[in-house]
Amino acid sequence: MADHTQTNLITLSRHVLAEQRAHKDATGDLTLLLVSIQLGCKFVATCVRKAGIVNLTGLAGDTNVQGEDQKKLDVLANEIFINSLRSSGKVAIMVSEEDEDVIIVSAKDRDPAGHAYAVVFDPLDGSSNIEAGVSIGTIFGIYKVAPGSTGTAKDVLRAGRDMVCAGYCMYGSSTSLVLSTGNGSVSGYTLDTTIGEFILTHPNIRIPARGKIYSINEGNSVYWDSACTEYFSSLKTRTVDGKPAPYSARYVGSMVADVHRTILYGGIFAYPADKKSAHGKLRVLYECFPMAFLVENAGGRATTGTQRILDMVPMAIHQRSPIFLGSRDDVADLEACYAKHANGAAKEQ
Ligand code: AFP
Repeated sequence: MADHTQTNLITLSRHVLAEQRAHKDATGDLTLLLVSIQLGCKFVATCVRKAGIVNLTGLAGDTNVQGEDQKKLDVLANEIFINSLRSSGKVAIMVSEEDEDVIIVSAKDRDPAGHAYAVVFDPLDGSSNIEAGVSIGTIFGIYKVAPGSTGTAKDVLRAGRDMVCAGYCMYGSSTSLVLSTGNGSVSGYTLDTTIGEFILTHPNIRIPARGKIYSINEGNSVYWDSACTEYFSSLKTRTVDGKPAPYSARYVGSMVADVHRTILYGGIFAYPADKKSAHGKLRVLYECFPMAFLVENAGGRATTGTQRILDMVPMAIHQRSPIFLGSRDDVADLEACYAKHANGAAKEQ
């Protein structure tokens, strides 16, 4: 019988080190930082797997900065990432969804040599899905701290295009980590729990130029603006060669899962601003920017409807934004619809 055991695995660390060697100016600092992110993801993946058994589901009894009830796993994942990132010695400042203020890393925990980074993250996104066993995830983005800065909010209140790396880890039927360091390259890794390593399983991810799936909380449609209503209605009533050819609807309600599917299968994911949430729901720094960075590097687009997401400059660390992202052609159609409505071609409903 043939032995199918792969003996020359490309682990995430091996892959990142190889990319580092290809850049003559690389210092290895980002590679070290990514080791601490990997550790955080593996630790959280383990906690998510055993949550129902060891009483980690349910509320922690507090609310976070967004006024949302904190789950025990939210609190645990936050501590895991803060500790892991701090221990890398490469982080000067962090922003977490769970903490109202920026987290400054003290000088004793910083490596004085090399680069310092600012890391923005949502330690456990989609946590209202935890008890149902639905996929949830960690989202992160990384900036280089400005030369001379010891790490202040200014280091993160910058355009998303300034990020040097972004990614997410999805805790689903398997644990998948998707990462980009820019330059049009996105890679996907799957955790092999038997050896405790993320293995490169999805090299050079490219999002299809057009998809057949839309992903939005349609229960909010009564609150949508006219452009959003027209666009999503057009996906359901479209025809090809005179025959109905509607898009399929898929909505998990967990951004990591919905964006992961959108990147792999194509289509459009949206959380718009509406009459109920004037600025949308999702947070610019640690939800919109990292996902937009990944989607653009995979060949897709991400917009507020009227502005490229990565060109936004947030004024506050927990600022929200509307977002539409996905396949290049689908998002271009959505942008055209918003432009048409802005030009007054259609009346606000
Ligand atoms: P929770 O972390 O409270 O579950 O929110 C998840 C989330 O931030 C994002 O992951 C989803 O895309 C979005 O909210 C879902 O929001 P709706 O439940 O309003 O559709």
